[in-house]
Amino acid sequence: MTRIFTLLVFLVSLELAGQIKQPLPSRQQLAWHDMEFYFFMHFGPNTFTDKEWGHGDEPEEIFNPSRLDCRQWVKVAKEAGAKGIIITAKHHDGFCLWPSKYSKHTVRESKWKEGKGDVLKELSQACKEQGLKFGVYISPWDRNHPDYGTEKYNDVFVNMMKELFTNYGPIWELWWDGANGEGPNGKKQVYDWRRFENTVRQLSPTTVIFSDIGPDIRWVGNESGIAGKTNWNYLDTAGYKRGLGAPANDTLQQGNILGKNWIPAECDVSIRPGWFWHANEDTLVKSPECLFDLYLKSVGRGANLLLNVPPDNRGLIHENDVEALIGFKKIKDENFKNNLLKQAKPELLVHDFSSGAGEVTDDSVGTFRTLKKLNRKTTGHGMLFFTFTKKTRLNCISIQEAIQNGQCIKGFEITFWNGGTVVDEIKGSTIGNKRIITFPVKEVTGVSILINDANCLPAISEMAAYLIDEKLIEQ
Ligand code: FUL
Repeated sequence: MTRIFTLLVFLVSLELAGQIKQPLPSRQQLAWHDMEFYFFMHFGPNTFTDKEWGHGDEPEEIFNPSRLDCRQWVKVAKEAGAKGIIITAKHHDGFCLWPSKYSKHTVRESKWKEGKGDVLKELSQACKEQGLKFGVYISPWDRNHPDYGTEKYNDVFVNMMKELFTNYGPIWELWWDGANGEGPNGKKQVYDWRRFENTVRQLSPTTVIFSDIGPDIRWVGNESGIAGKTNWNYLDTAGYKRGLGAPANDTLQQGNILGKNWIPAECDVSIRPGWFWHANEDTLVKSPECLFDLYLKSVGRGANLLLNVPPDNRGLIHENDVEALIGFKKIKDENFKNNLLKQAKPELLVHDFSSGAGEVTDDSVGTFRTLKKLNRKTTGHGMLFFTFTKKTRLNCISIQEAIQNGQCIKGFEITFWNGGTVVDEIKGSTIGNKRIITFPVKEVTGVSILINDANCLPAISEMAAYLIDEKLIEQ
């Protein structure tokens, strides 16, 4: 008993001294955070059958895009500002977009290019040529493969991943879908996740692996592209499984404040109602304003945005999607062009900030300003204060935490000043990789940010204030 007590006292004092180390992102995860926004592409037999979940018995010959052009996909992705593309190499219907040796349900059996085509080859090459990252979705659930439901299927899955990494790498992100729609009499597959993970780590240690619970990236708990306003990059996974055994959706959306692993959230959402292309959804493409709003609710809440843009049955991104994506990029560029804080005089109350002020407005997440605790009795930390040379109108603030040091901030307060008078205050919880806050326009002479609660030593890498188009702000 005394030993346990001594250990507890020791742990509490370590915690107070800030000695207990929070999990930190790996180098690959940090690079992933920087990617912020990239494309998802659902493409396969469903594109030709108007289905969302193919049964796996679709004849291969239906896969026959008339004008497939992966260079067009990559060009559109780049024009939209996306930094990579993740393609459904194999969806639940089991159809492989590459001529896998381990399946008889592939592009090789289709009519497309007389069975000589390979979508993964074309896309991975186009990404390389134009400098985009290439990622792959491979569904564990397989409604076609004859071995599904037996131990042999684990070999099949491993061998397929070997083909992917050997022939189409480097693969920056690998997506394991948690869905499984087998009914009560359906096949039950016992997946050998440990083996799957070891295979990837061995073949490609730099790949980040996504699933409901990571190991590197987690699902955000919904398919509407919305991260929690409180969003921790930490997650406890002990006792949880992928699919039905995953943590509750709101836990996935918010993470765990003191979770044991760094597993940040990715927001997957489609530009259309469905994941696959359907002709009758050509008029239902999300507007540029709606895409911008999704950006605010995903990237602007510390997650990444994986926006699904499904190619049509020609094998092209439809004109309506292209228009919406270019409109979105334009809105983002125009509204985030002018960081008003660059013209303001910065100060760090309590510590000397004015000398190193460039750190938070230098457009580099590598430089940052740490904010020490004000004193031992309070939870408050130093305050960044910006004074404008003249009255300034603003309605958006963006803050980035230096997450290379961990995610520390659990409470912040933005204060708007008019001379020495407080005009208004906005409180928030987490910041993480990026937090974008919008509000009705304020005319101020100064703006400050106070970190009023943190789990470890907080550090801000970037901060910006903007006056964005008022129509883009939810009132
Ligand atoms: C889900 C799948 O069932 C959908 O078809 C889609 O692929 C989505 C991204 O993930 O789990």
